[in-house]
Amino acid sequence: MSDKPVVLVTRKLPAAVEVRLQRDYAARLNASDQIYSSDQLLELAEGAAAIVPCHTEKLNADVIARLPQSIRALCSFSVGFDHIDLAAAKARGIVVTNTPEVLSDATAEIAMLLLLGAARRAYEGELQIRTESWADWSATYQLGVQVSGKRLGIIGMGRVGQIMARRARGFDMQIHYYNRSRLSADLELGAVYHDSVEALLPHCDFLSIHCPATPETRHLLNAERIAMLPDGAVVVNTARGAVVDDDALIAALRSGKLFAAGLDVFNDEPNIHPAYRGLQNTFLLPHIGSATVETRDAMGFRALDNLDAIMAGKEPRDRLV
Ligand code: 8YV
Repeated sequence: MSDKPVVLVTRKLPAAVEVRLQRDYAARLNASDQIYSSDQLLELAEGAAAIVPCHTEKLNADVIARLPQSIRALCSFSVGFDHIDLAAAKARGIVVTNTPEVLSDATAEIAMLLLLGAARRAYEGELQIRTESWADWSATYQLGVQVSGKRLGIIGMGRVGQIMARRARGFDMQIHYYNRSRLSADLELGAVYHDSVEALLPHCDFLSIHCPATPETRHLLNAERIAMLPDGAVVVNTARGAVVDDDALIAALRSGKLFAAGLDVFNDEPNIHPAYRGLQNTFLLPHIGSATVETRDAMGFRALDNLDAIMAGKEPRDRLV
């Protein structure tokens, strides 16, 4: 029998990551990539020293309480950690890590794609080509809103928010932001700080959300706050669906209060609010913010660096608790 520590890997990971996992651990991989129920996960975790979960596994207080005694670490293959009850893990002495930094570029790319696609009505254009319903050119056909030179409001000026700001400056956008704490001038790079979401919203021709999902940010973008945006604003979300009140956003897209929304994340994925699909002024992607070959490898290696450190009795780089 191998004396390598047993590690449960809940989803199929990139090949290079799985090769390293098998080299260094007795890895319980998930070749079929089925999503485990909590009971299956608990059963598969028997005797394991650690779990490498994704955001698809809900490690709530109940599941954590039922984890085998052998589990020492949860090294998530994700930057977000709203799927893990940190307090419950801490109470059991289980170390939890995430994978920050390595997915910031990829996520900001998708945020920019959504911003441009929503503003320039990319979905409608694509649809016309694919359904052979593109009739002809006209001077008033498919008019979108211009991005260049407009004001971009960013909620959550962490790593992804800062890269988003940098990319948007390439379009001469003026950056406004809300963050729990103001950035230093060398990180702000001239962006205008607002000390509350409410203070920020009236300045946003475009709004891009980059804050984590926490009990405090749940439904942060609700009807009351959408009303504070300028008429015809565009909303982009690459953070978590929970930050948005779907009914409020859909109502504002239907009424024309908002010009469009670009969304990569949703409440209750993949069973998203069905109204989004029927709206012409949405540009929708299936949670692919970090989905590049380079980033998914980097996320896997970062999760394994954390795992290696914990197994060696060292401090992991990305400890959450
Ligand atoms: C990942 C993400 O694809 O890392 C995150 O928090 O939202 C995504 O980019 C996913 O969470 C992997 O578990």
